[in-house]
Amino acid sequence: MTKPVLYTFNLSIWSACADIARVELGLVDKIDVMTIDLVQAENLSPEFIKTSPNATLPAVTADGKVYGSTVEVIEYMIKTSSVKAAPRTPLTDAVHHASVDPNFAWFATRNDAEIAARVSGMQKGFLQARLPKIKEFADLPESAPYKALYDEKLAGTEGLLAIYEGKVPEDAKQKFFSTSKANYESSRTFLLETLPSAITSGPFVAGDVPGEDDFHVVAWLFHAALIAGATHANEGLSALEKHFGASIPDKVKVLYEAWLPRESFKATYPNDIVH
Ligand SMILES: N[C@@H](CCC(=O)N[C@@H](CS)C(=O)NCC(=O)O)C(=O)O
Repeated sequence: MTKPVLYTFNLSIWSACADIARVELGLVDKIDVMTIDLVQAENLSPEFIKTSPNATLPAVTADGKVYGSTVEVIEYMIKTSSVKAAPRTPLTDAVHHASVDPNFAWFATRNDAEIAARVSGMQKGFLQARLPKIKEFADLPESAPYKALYDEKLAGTEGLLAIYEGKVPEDAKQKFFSTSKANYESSRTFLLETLPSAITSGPFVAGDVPGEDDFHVVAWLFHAALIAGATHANEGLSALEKHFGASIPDKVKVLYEAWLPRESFKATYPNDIVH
């Protein structure tokens, strides 16, 4: 029988949830890993779309089935594992809600200074690297059934590049700023209110050991630290305080620090570099 395969990428936020859960749940020898390079847009190759129609990471294939979202992947891992993990609560839905989308937050800009930061940062280069690859995949004859997906991805990538390159009308730029501000405000509320209210005894949301919610929240938290300006995990809490202009609640600080010594964290964030 072939082993289940986890499709993942070391810079992908939501992949980090699955990478951490695979270690925490003792599944390293039970689930193989295959890298899908998002910089090269490999998730949009027709082969990968055929494998996992959502065309996103993480995904797991096992016993002829595909688990194509983070929630499905983690749920599958917990069912497969002999390690107990407390079941998820509405916090998992909250951290996956579009209003706090961490992938959007990475591209978001609330003003011209942030556009300049995205242009000199990794964001513009990431989009420029992906664009020709998406076009290449879109042009393959076997990609024809997925035209709508390619059109959406091309429009999204070209749209962001146009904003970064000052090629959109002023009102379109202002609209992007508003959407970006809304993401910032919702993320702030999630970090300062929603998350601490969901943590009961701590240090983890689920208590002494990570539960299902924790596997989802962890990647959002360390990615938020990156967006706030941290490179290494130990700079994250102060970066978050500065970015959001508020003290981080103690329960969140304890949760954040509880992850740092864990093997799962060290394997997913080598040298404590956040992503
Ligand atoms: N809600 C989805 C989001 C997954 C997602 O957007 N994953 C990102 C990586 S963190 C991805 O695959 N992006 C590639 C793309 O959208 O083309 C989930 O949780 O599975």
